[in-house]
Amino acid sequence: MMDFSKDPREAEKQIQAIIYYLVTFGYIDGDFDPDEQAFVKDYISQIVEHKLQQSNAYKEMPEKAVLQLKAEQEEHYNLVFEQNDQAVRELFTEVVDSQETVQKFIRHRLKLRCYEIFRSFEEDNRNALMEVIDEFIMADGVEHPAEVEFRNELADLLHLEIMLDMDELEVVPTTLEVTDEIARKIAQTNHPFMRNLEVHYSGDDDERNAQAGEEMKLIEDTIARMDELRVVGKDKLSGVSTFTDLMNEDDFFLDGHVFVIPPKAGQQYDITVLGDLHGCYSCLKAALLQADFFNAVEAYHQDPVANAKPIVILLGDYIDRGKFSYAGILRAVMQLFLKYPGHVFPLRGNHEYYIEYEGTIYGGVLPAEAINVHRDYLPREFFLTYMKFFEQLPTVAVFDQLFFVHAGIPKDDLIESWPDLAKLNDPEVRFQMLWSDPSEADIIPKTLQEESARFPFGTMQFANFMATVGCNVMVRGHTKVVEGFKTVVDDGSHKLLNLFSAGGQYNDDLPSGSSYRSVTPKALTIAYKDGELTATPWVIDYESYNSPVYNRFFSVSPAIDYEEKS
Ligand SMILES: [Mn+2]
Repeated sequence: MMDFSKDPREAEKQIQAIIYYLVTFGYIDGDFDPDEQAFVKDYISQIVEHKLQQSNAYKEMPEKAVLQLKAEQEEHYNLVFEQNDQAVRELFTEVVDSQETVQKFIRHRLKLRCYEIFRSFEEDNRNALMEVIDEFIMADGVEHPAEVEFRNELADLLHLEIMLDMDELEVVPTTLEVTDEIARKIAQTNHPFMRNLEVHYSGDDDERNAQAGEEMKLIEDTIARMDELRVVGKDKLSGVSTFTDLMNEDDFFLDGHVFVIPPKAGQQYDITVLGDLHGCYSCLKAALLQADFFNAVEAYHQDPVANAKPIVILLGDYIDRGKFSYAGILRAVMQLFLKYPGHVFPLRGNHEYYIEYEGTIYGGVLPAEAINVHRDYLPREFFLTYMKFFEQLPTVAVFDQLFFVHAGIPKDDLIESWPDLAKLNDPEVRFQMLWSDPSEADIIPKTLQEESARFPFGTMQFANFMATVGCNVMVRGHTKVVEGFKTVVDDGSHKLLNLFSAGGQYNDDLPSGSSYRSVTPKALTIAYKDGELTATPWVIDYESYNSPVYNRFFSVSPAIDYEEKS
């Protein structure tokens, strides 16, 4: 067995890494059965024994005290074991691209996590860890092919010499400061703009068809407006290498699927960012009224010099999970976009993805509650129109050096051949930016990225991509963070912020058993004044809008029962 580090913190890290790896092995060929679990627990006991024998300090201790210490440590590491086991089980509830089997996804995630843990060690320790693994594989006298294969794949990944050549890229460190969370009271309890759109789909077929017709008209109008913007913004990204070169443009524009919002000299901005909403209409309404959006727009148009320009950037994932996907979030987002040009920038999430197969429209991300609940009640054309709209939704918004996107950066092989910013409109690049997740490892090897639609990227890959496009802050959603907001990367030059705006323990926008209820939904305000940037997270007061007094969706029972159908 390996000699653990003399530094107690390092030794703890080593043992935790081994335990995670052992749990992982339990799941590699399917079920982690009681026999295997007992085996791991026995192995933990051996590790503790070995660690104590290795330490001279215990030699002087009476036997009884050593036994006591051993029991305590075993208890501690058994708890670590239980926690790791729980964490792996939770992976099974995560969304996967419908092309991907759960088992394949789990295997990828386990390998990624082992890679992250092992890569955080120096090479000597890394090799020692691999030796423990070999010992463990042989511990029951049998070499299981799946275990050996997994072990070899991990070893290969760790032996790769991966480097990123960032020397030629210029990095301007961000000055954006993330402040502590603040409490934000509702500025105005209700607004006719919101009240008027709060209408459920009717139980009457004719009425509901008429509603579907109106909604399709709204979608077509939204597409038409985006088309107009695209005519004006056409090819503005071509031949341009970084967004800093575009920040002198007079006004915001849309080139393909990229919004560019250059700050005007002397103008203040108040940007409200919303992460995944997933059908939580009460979250959207509360956030807009807490941000006092409607009054702020009016004030700005009356006196743009004295008042900040209010902007809302939505990071996508409007649908599924919660009950108010079409009638609710999407209806509101499209109406906001049309009514407040230059103030509202909706982006696409990976859930905004429908596919057509033999004439039927399906959700491309499972489970697709929105379409599954409504399929029998709304015409095929309705979903077809949405499918078209989803393809038109922009993927990226850039303000100053802030990059807003649903999930993250594209894979290495697409960044390697990066001619100019127009590449952001490449369909494959757009798709990947809706799916990726940041990893705590510095670099994720290509082979590991290729294993999953929901692929990881390392902190150096993140920094490299940001430098490539001339940005230094990314604001993204996609990952369910229970705290609602989290700074994922802060390396002094770059920041990566993760926002989640759906959730709420008591939020009846979500089904009673929804795992999203564990999230505290948050919004982020980014203030821009004289070139200074401040980002402030705040809790969304959804509870005030679960009431029939302030939300008409709650004053009448819906004709389509969401909980029963989903
Ligand atoms: Mn997502």
